[in-house]
Amino acid sequence: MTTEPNTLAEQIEKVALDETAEETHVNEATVEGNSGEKKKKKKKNNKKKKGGINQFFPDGVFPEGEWQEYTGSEENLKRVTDEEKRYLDRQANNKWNEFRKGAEIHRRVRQTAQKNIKPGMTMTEVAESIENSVRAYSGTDDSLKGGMGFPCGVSLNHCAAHYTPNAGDKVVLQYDDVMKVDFGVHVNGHIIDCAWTQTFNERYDPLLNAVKEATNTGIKTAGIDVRMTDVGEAVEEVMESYEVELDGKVYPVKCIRNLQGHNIKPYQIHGGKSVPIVKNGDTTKMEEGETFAIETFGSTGKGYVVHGGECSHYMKNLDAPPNAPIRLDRAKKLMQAIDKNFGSLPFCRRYLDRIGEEKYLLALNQLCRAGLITEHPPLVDVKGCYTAQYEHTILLHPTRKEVVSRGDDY
Ligand SMILES: [Co+2]
Repeated sequence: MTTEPNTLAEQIEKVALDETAEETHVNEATVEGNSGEKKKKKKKNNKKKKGGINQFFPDGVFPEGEWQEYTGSEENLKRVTDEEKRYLDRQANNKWNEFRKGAEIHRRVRQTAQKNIKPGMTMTEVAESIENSVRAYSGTDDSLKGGMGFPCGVSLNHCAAHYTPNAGDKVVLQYDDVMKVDFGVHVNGHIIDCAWTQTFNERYDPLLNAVKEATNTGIKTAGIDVRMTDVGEAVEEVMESYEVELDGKVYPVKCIRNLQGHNIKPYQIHGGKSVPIVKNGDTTKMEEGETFAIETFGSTGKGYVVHGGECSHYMKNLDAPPNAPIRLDRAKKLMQAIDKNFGSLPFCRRYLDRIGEEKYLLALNQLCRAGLITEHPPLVDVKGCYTAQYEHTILLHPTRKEVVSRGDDY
């Protein structure tokens, strides 16, 4: 039937830690014994040096993603050779390199996850094994310098996004589940937002292929001066050309029309621009130097999501009135802890647990009601349907676009 959940979760964590731990030092100390004999004592130094992924890249240069050239206008076609654009691009090289570091961590963590996640594990084990690996690779204890860019989403079936377990969640991953694994890695606030859909039953393959193709179409269409609605239209056309047969019934694959991609700013997962996955008439354009999360969602249900289920994801509200009063001491303290550990990065209840916060729900709700923190509850289509997601982060360099989170897997 199923595998040993605990063992599997530990394995994933162990791989990440083993890979990142510096080899154990053996100090040889020479000790003068009573008999005058020289004895050699071996002392083990088990202290793990938190080198993280850096030790695999001693020169600090991380691999580039997939390059795609801009299309469209005459001006765009010349970008790749334009000296001024090339100069501009080199100026931003540190930033690009930090995105690439985050992407490399994402690729390594997801490779292990895809191999080790099995039905029978609890959702907590799935999410925590991924999060612990990200933290180990990041090689820093300062969660504002590097680590999780946002909580690891493990949304199941009709739930399309924003589900991660809270403490006490007993849900166990099933063979027939369709799980969207959506997690962020950040390096000094540069966030990689990248997701795939994990299944074990191959009957969902047409659904997954539709969404994978749709996301790749969105990536191909995106570029400097491209209008949002045009990206949406291209995605919609590809997504809705697919259908999937489940239990003898054929379902058209629909875009989830109220879910969107977005631009990413430093320490800000949603930078204010949205990338639709249907034609929506938005003529806002993508611009040089911007970073976008291109994500598409397909569904066998209505193609429309609403809030449903207990909230796990929260984020500081950047538009909050600057001097909004916090009346209660407990809420004030909680806000300080949030500022210190997450800043404006999204977090979940489990992250509050792990930094040692206890009995915080009342205070957290007060912060939400005061408008200082926003809730991001699970987003669900109709019960019984299946939803899938694929997502990449792309960098609109002045010269070319880089699909920085591209891997061999998707
Ligand atoms: Co995203």
